[in-house]
Amino acid sequence: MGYLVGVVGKPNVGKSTFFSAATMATVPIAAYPFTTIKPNRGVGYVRVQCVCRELGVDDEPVNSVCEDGVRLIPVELVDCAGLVPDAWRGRGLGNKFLDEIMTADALIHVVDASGGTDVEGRVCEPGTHDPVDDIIFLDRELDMWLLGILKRDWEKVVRRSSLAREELLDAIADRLSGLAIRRGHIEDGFKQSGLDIDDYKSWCEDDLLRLVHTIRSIAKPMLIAANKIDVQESEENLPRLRALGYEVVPCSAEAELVLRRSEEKMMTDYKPGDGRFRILEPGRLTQEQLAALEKIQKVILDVWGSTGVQESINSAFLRLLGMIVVYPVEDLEKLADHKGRVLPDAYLVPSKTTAREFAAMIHSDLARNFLYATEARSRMRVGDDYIVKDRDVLSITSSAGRA
Ligand SMILES: Nc1nc2c(ncn2[C@@H]2O[C@H](COP(=O)(O)OP(=O)(O)OP(=O)(O)O)[C@@H](O)[C@H]2O)c(=O)[nH]1
Ligand SMILES: [Mg+2]
Repeated sequence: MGYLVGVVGKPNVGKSTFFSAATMATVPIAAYPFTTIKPNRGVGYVRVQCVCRELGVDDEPVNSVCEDGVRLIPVELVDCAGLVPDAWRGRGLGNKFLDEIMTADALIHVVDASGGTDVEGRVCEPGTHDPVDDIIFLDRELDMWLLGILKRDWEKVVRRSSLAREELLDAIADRLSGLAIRRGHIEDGFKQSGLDIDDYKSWCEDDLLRLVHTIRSIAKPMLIAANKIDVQESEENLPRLRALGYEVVPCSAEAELVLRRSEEKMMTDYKPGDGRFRILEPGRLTQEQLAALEKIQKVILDVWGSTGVQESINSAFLRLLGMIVVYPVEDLEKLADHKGRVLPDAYLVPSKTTAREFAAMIHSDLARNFLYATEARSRMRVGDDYIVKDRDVLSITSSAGRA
């Protein structure tokens, strides 16, 4: 299904709560470290404004959901085990954990913004731990681990041989290939690190660290979900968290979980990412439930605009990974597939995807026999190298017929 986003952080910050709220999967959640041992994989959604209203049609979604003009497109998330300091040396769940993280293409780093959990994830008085340290520490763990992998045969193989620039890139790409780090990431990493590639034999450990840090920032882009924003101490930590340069999304995973569950039980009308919800039948709710929902509206939605869970996922896929949404149709008049379903699918695709690559995502034959594509609004015919744009509604014509 394309890219995978990892939900990562130290133990007990709310990663599984975040994951559960996003996917509605039932996973263990508890107020102590290492509740999660095995990673949980599940399907969440990216939320976008559907093209149906703009085009004035009633759609009939198949691969996604559309409600009130809001399209929810499935995406894959993984909830990882908690990371403790020196995991790269094998502490805690150590290397296994780091392996899991590296399967992801982008990371949502969940921090306990209230400072109510210590460096190992044990509960402490809110305001006593500095969440800024958690970001510095996770960055370092990932870098040190990558450095360890790269160094494994640096002395033995790389430094002793005379490699041409391309060979060196290949050697590094090969080392990091199991970690969803591509050659393009490494090339960009080299450029941005400012290191002289021809001088690689004289690089010291700090140079290598700089290199893996740059590659990691490119290959594993990250944002911060400042979780437990419902706890009073959280707000004052936000400016300092933001000063680190990452996007920081104020978040209450717990509130999102309550809202999603009440929606599932048809007690409320709520879509992930909404800033409001409607209670459907107040009579069916207990006083406690009503009070809890009221508090979520007042303390979280009214103040922060949303619970932040959907915003984090959207930002990971749309901003960090730069994905866009394209709608394939067969019938340009009805904007439908061959069964007459209007705007059946919404595809989340990487930016710079060509029309032919897009065709291949639908069916390999369609790419092989590609003739041209037509954008529904302009009716312009475009060739196989056309770069698809966000919200394009495209019909692909192949020599075997139109699809
Ligand atoms: N106040 C508050 N508590 C939260 C929030 N999200 C999660 N929690 C609580 O934080 C504790 C830890 O939640 P988990 O989701 O199990 O945390 P985790 O990061 O997956 O923990 P490990 O699997 O042990 O690494 C639980 O008691 C949750 O109820 C939130 O938004 N606000
Ligand atoms: Mg967990």
